[in-house]
Amino acid sequence: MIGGGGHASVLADILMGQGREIIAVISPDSISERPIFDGIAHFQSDDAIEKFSSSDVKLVNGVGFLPRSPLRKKLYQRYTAQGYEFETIIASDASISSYASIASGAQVLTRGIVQTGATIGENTIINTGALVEHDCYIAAHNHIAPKAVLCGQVTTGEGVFIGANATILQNISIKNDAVVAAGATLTMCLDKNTTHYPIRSTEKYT
Ligand code: JB3
Repeated sequence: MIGGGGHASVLADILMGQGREIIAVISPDSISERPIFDGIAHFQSDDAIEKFSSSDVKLVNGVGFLPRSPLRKKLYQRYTAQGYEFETIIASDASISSYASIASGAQVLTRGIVQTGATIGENTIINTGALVEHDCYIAAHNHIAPKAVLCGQVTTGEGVFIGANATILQNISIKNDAVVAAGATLTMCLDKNTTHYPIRSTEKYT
């Protein structure tokens, strides 16, 4: 498990619930305040990963993704380039259509929903209770935060962050590294590297 914070603890809960064993946590910060990691070996330097051969272990990307933080993607690309494989994690109570496709290293958490025809890119997080409707194309290294709603045929580029409880209307395309803030409703396409904020009720929507 790379990372030992909030996101990693949620993933550990899912994996342990599925009877999987986590042999080590790699994080510079202490994990002692998180009982879920009790009894698991802890290494503070990423160099420790190379102690484990890529043919013997799978990695879990337990570092979350907040707007404009490159760390999660960087770690993923560094270790896949060294031949390591990242585990694809699907919570037992997530609802994934058998006509949807989930790429390697993607993570669909508790009560996440991915409908028919949808595609989820590698290393992307579909967080707790998020809904990805039919025929959406969600690229790699995205974070669809808790309870976000993506209506049908939404497409995203790489590195997109969609905040908690945001709503994206159907057929909207969101370009690379764009951010939709928590609680916002997006009704038109969003350019790369731009941020869309919720409309304050007093503001006139132009
Ligand atoms: O909003 C939700 C539901 N989850 C958030 C998630 C998506 O993103 C969560 O609330 C946090 O905002 C964030 O989760 P994350 O990344 O677990 O954040 P935090 O709890 O701050 O933990 C970061 C972990 O990454 C810590 O254990 C750090 O030690 C570790 N870390 C930081 N840099 C690193 C590195 N670990 C490794 N292996 N290498 C690093 O370079």
